Amino acid sequence: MNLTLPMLPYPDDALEPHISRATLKIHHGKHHRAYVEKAKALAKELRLDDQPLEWIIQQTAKEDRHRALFNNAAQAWNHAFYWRSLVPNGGGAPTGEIGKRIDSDLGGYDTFAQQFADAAVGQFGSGWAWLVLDGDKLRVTATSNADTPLAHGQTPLLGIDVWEHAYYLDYQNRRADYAAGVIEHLINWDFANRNLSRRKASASVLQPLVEGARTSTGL
Ligand code: MN3
Repeated sequence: MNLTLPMLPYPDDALEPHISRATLKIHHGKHHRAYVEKAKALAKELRLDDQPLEWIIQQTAKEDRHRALFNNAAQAWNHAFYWRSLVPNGGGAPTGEIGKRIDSDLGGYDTFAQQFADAAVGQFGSGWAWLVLDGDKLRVTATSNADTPLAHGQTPLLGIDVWEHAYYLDYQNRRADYAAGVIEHLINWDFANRNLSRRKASASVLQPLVEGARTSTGL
C-alpha cells in the first residue's frame, strides 16, 4: 500500500528562486495531497487500496469506467516522481550513464535540453514533459492532464509538471521561463541515473521512490 503523501525530499524553500516556497507548499500540501486522498478513497471503494499505486495505474489506464481513479492515482504517482526529478543546485549537463545515453540516443545535452523545453512549452493545456526510456532508447515526450508514461509501457526517468498550478504564482503565463529554470538549475541527474539502472535490473521504479520519500527527513 503506497497511497500516502510522500514528504518532499527537501525543505519547501530549497528550490528558490526557480520555484518559490509558496508554490511548493500549495503544490505539495494541497494539490498533491488532494490527488492522493481522492485516489485512496476511490481505490477503497473498489477494494484496491492495498494494491501498489503503479499496479492501479496500469490496470485502470484503458478503462473509461475507472477514469477518476486513473486520473487521481496517476497524478499521485506523477507528483511523487516530479519532486524526485528536482534537486537544489541541479540541472546543467548530465553525469554518469544518463549523460552517455543522452549523447548516443538524443544527440547530446544541448539537443536534449531544447527538446525537453519544447515538450514542456508545446504541451497544449495541462500535462507533463518527460524523459523516458522507450524500449531501449531515450525519448523526450509529453502527456496530457494526468496521463503518465507508466500507462504506455515506458520507463520514466525525469518528469516536469506543466500544469499552471506548478508555476503560475512564480511565472504567471511564462511557462517557458519556468521550464528553463527547472532544466538549467533543478534537474536531478542522480535520480535519472538511478531510474535508468533500476530499469536495467528490471525492478520497480516506484517502490524505491516511495520508500526513499518516506524515510527522507530533508536534504
Ligand atoms: Mn501538479
